[in-house]
Amino acid sequence: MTDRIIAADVILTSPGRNYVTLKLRTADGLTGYGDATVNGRELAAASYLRDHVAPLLIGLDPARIEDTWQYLYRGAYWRRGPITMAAISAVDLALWDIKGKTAGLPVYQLLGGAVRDRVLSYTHASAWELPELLDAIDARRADGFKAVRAQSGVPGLETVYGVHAGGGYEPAKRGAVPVTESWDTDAYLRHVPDVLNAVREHVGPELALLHDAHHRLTPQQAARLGRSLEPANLFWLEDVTPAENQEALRLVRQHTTTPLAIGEVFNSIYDCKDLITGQLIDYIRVAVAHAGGISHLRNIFALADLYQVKAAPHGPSDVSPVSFGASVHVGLSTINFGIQEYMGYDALAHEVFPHSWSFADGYLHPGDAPGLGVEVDEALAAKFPYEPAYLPVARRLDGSMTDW
Ligand code: KDG
Ligand code: MG
Repeated sequence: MTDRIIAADVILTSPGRNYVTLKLRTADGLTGYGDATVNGRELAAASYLRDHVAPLLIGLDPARIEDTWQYLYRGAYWRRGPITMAAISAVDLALWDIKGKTAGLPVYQLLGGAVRDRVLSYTHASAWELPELLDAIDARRADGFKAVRAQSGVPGLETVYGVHAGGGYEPAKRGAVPVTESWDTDAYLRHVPDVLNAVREHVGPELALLHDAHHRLTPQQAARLGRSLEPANLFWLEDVTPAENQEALRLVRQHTTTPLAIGEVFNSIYDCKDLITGQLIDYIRVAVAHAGGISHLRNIFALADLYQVKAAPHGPSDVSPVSFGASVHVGLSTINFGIQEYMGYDALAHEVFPHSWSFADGYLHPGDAPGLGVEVDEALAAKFPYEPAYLPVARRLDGSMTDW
């Protein structure tokens, strides 16, 4: 008789921010962890796992990762969607964790082994005014980063995506309802090209510079922005338009050579396929926590490789250190991996999730602990219960809702 899953529990904890962790246990005494954190919708992901997935897992063979994936995906009938796919991701990660622990090998070895020695990462620098932004970028370079995402304030607005007065940046705010921010695309477009071109002048040619427009532009505005940023030689311009209208990227593409990245809100290969096969993007941003785990991400990245699209997974503080570690395993073993976002974590999150992955000199490594190499200090986690927190919403100056 092969090993069996005997318990599936959900750990909700808030060490600095909320995380949803799946813990699987096997009859052989192994534990596997997965991440199903969906920012601002944590309770829905936890319920989906606890109420609709956990009972199905008891008695299954943990070695059958692909079969379990297909069972949860095809078997639900209601396919895709962020909550369903985050739950499937968590199960997939926990099963890869168990497979690695069974073999006594880090997961990247099970994925074919390392194709590189270390995984390039980028982090965030933000400030309201240019001099402080330049200081923030210099500080990130001093930390060793070779790639930095730069976001700045916009004159006339009080809040802007990606910028926080205090320097550090955590978009979800604690509270029972989302904070409302205001937004003016014209003011942004008047300001941001000068900022990024000045940043390039300050940092010189080598530092990789990235910028995130956070789904707020029309195709025409995005095309104009991409073109005006060409002197800044960006590594990428991210999420220029809302992802639902994928044809928009074709128009943007026709007008600019600035590389385009998109996909952090995608949760399946079907969301990416037209953008990849149409060669409308340069980087695909799907995260292991949201797009079906390691198993599905590998399918997406294999498709992307056919079109020279590179993998660049989302890595904000709202994917837990469990799935972050999984992403670094994928990065080390995937040939068309481009870069891993590393926004960083609250010190408490590092304590609650002790991990073998590490950062040095701008690069990440998953470590060589068996499995994913991330554990959970459950006693510590229990001291930080879930607290309601939401991403902001945005309204234009005339009061109408827009994309945050
Ligand atoms: O939960 C949403 C955030 O993770 C997202 O807004 C951050 O855009 C983001 C990024 O690129 O990290
Ligand atoms: Mg983004």
